[in-house]
Amino acid sequence: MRSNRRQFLASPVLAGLVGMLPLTAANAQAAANDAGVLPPGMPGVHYRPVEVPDGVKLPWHIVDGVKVFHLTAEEVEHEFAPGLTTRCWGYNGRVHGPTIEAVEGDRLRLYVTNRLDVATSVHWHGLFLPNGMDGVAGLTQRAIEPGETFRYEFTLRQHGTFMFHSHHDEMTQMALGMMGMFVVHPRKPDDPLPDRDFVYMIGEWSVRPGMRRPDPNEMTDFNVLTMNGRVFPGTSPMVVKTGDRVRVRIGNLSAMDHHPMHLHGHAFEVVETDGGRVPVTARWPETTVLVPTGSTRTFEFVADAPGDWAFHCHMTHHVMTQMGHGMPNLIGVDPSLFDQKLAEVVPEFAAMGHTGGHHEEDTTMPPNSLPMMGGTAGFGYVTMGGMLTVVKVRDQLTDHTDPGWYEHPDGSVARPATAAELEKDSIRMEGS
Ligand SMILES: [Cu+2]
Repeated sequence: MRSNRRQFLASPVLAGLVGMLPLTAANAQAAANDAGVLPPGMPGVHYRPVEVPDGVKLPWHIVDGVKVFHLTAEEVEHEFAPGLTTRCWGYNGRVHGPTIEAVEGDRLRLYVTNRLDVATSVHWHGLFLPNGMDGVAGLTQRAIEPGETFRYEFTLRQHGTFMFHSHHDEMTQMALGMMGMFVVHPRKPDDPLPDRDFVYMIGEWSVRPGMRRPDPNEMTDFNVLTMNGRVFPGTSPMVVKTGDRVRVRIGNLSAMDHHPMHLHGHAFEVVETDGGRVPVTARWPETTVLVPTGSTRTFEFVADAPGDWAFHCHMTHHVMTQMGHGMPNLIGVDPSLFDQKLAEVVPEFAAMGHTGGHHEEDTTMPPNSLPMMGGTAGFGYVTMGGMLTVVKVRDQLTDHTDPGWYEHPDGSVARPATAAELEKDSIRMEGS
């Protein structure tokens, strides 16, 4: 982590700009406080922009060599997937907030306007910056009162994948959605650029079925698990070409949970955390990476296998939506018309029917709620929802729009075995 910063500060370009000062903490701080340490990094020149599935990036403009951004904290009407919309708190009309994208050496000025009815602040998670820009209300600044606009300014002295979030009444404000991703590209990449570069903020919410406001008091029973604020089947796929080198950046600011994110059909290597780049010699292959809350993990893989590959949290309750943990276990019971009657008075019952997790169109679903399990794909119902998306790898692509479900080569899909096959391979069926 520190080596990156030292390497950067020791770079000939920067050394020239700061007058060949010896590298000390004080000089580093002075360099960081100088406006326009390096010319603003430009997309297509200094970096290849990231992609944010189901999200947006925060616009900026340049004033006197400084990149100027404007975040507005406000109440947001947010749809997790068709059928579930809630009142959240976010930034610039979004949950989660727009992704900030900039370049190492950029000078940034970030205005934060508070349109909430309560005070707030913004912390720039993982970034090296002057202490007074750190955004911890009460500790490094006073809170931003309703109606006020605060000004943060600092120079980016590192590169990597970071985050921003409220640092005032965090339990409430983060539970309601006040967070976003912050990507800083290197001036000179250490590694070959990937062909595709995706960014995800993963998160967890408590939304009781039928309710329209997430519950910030929840400590254990989260029932809406999101990727960029969406749950499957509301998540857009990552659409990539066979042979692409794909980078996926994941930030986790869940209240209480770490998420083991698992990719099917491929292996990847973690190339950086929010603490910095992982040296090539320290990387190892994985298919699942645990993303602890309050951290980021970035991995890369070569998409060498065409198909529709699931990418999801491996905690089974995190690929469910609005499960009713408090309900009696009715699996195997046939309550006949009891479902309908009970659901009328106990909306949460609809989240756990008598066949297990709910997954069909069901008249007992309360309004403004999602079934416990997923949605329809090429072969029928996917019994996962929540923290799930799909990597669609295709040999031929004209653009990056959703190409639909994969058309498998003949003979390459699992299917019912024939009697002749069972006989030939000596598979004996019990009772036959
Ligand atoms: Cu999880």
